[in-house]
Amino acid sequence: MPEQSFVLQGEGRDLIAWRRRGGRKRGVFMKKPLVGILMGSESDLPIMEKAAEVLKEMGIPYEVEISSAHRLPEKTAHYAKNARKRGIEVLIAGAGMAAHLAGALASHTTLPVIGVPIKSGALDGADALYSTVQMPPGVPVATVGIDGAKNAAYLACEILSIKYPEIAEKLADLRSKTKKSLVQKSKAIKKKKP
Ligand code: C2R
Repeated sequence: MPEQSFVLQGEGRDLIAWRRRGGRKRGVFMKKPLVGILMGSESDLPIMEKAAEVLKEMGIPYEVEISSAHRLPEKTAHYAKNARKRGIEVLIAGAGMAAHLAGALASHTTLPVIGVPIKSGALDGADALYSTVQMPPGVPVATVGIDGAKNAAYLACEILSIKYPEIAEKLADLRSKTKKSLVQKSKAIKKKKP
């Protein structure tokens, strides 16, 4: 089992493993974020905070930053170049209009980058979708649907679950809860015959 195998959020710190020392079980805590959530503008926050909510629910430490390939190009490059060294394992980048943030991050790192095209401007997100998804071979951006911040976070969890079995378990639990709840809803609708 990998050393950082248990990712849970505590009060301001994250429990990453249990160790036995002198017969006593002790928690090992970690503050380092595993996921970086970036957005091109504060105006993207109402969508991007949905990714943060999912990660919080899953107990995965994350950080949130505003960065922009257009308006903050140096910061964007610096962030991407240093993310792996800092312990970040997945990047989520949301941007609207001529969305180059995810692609610019991907150009400076080989960490997985998940792009969230944000619905904004005259083209309602179609522009952001195309510019995020159409990356040249060798520099991929895993692109979710327009405003798909939740799915970006779930995809990040799935990527992390390869290394952290507890995340895999949480994802499986979530799927079975969703299944059960839909079956219940279906029974209720069948009874009601709308
Ligand atoms: P403002 O609301 O700040 O004017 O931004 C942002 O993500 C936002 O959706 C309007 C839109 O511009 C986007 N933006 C990008 C990038 N930086 C900002 N697409 C980028 O680097 O790709």
